[in-house]
Amino acid sequence: MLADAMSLDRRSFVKQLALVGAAIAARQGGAATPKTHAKSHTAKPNIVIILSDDVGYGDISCYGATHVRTPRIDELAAHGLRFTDAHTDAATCTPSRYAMLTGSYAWRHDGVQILPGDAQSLIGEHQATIASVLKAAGYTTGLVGKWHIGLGNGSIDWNGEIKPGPCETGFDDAFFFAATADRVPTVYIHNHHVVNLDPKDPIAVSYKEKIGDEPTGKEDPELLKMKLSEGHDGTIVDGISRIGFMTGGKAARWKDETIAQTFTTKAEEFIEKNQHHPFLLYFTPSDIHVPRAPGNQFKRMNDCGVRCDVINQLDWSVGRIVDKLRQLGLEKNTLVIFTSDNGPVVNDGYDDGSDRALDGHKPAGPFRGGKYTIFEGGTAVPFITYWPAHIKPGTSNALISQLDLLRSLAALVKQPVPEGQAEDSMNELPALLGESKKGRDSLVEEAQILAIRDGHWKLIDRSQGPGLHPRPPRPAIPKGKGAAARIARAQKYPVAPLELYDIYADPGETTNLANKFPEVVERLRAELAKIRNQGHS
Ligand code: NG6
Ligand code: CA
Repeated sequence: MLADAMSLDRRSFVKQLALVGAAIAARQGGAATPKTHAKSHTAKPNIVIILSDDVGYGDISCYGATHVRTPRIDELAAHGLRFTDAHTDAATCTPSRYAMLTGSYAWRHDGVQILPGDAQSLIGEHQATIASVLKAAGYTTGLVGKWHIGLGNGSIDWNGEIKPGPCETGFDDAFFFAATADRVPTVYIHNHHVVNLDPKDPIAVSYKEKIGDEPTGKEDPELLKMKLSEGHDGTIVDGISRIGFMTGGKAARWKDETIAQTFTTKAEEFIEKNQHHPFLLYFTPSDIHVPRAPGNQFKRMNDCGVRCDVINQLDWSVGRIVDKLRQLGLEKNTLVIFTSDNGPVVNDGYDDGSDRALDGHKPAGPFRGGKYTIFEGGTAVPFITYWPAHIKPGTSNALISQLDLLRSLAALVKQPVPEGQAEDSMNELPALLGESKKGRDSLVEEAQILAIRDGHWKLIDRSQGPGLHPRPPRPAIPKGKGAAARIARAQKYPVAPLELYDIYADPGETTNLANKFPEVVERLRAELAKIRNQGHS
């Protein structure tokens, strides 16, 4: 919540970016230089990136989940490449999505943190994105789903033209919502306009104070169909109270139980419409983020509660996309990538019973932590590449970052990346296609503080404290549900300024080896400092 109050000086950010960009251009010699490939690829395959929300490494059955089954995602893994050491940039959504689209570590930029629904656009006008690079290569580019990287220039008129947004960052067509399903405004946007808006019922949004006279979670909790556990006490829409306040736009408001259906249908329509040209579909379902309100056909399908029901709903969406590609004969020439934006969370502010229903299900699989945490559970996510004509089925333990998609996809379609951009993205196309077993040597993980992975080693460096850039620290142990468990965990694992783990031997990060291997600690500290200071990877 505190993070939501932060604002960003966009102009200074863009200026800073240009300076950093020029310096990197000089070092990197500009455009991406594709690594040499053993094979040549079909010139322009369609590309579908499915970025799910808050899905943990252990939430998918081909990654070990047994309480919930995900047959359609498993099918991609069975006929594609399943990565076991793939990472998001950060343990929360906005920095993770910003980094994936731009190929730049989010922690390099002030203000790239969980955004309120009315926050301004974080991506600079001339900043390269996966979409702009593929568009330059002749692709038709589409976004369907959650955006959450900001809109407008600081004050949005929800009743007028909403820009800049996805269309100004390289998407030809965008059907999306601004932030998260638990944040106002609870409306869909198509390109620059709210969908189904009645001009006689204009929308107003505030994250500062109550506006209008509609009930709120704080004042009228008896009206809620989903109880709160933390925050989320703003305007009640469709029986669920949200973060922030809104009035108006009644005809435009979504029904939570049909979000998955709506986004999936729009994604199918995009594929259908663009079937004759190369396309990029960036499909970002709201599942399995809170509030978890599955459609009727997915309700109570599992004994591990509603969180598992929305995992099934996500699996259904993925299946529908694959079926559409198959039906149109596009499957063989389409690269599908399935992944998640950050690690899992069970109770994320609504008391929907998911924590009590877990029954042994382990959302982060073998890893410690999850969403918001610097442990592997925060950024290690399911990641599958599927391209029947080109990828041999298997698993890969290559170290991969979502940051790498930009330069890898640019290399795939032989499109140069504009000079000085995507400074942390690496061309890992051979690893993504299974032609090489090796990925990156190292990567940085973020959850307000930083950690570095180098091969099997991981160093968490808390000695530099929180506040990489000005952002309010999270309270150490927030009050409310789950506080007792969090306190117990904090006592069990006292925080050391430096933690060194051998991730291959100890994925659960239980044994701090910092005192045993001081030379490894020093090497990784120096490497992290270098990546920070030189302004690129
Ligand atoms: C937090 C919200 C959480 C979720 C998260 C963003 C509270 C108490 N918590 O501030 O519910 O919305 O922001 O999630 O309000 S993310 O996946 O988009 O990063
Ligand atoms: Ca997320």
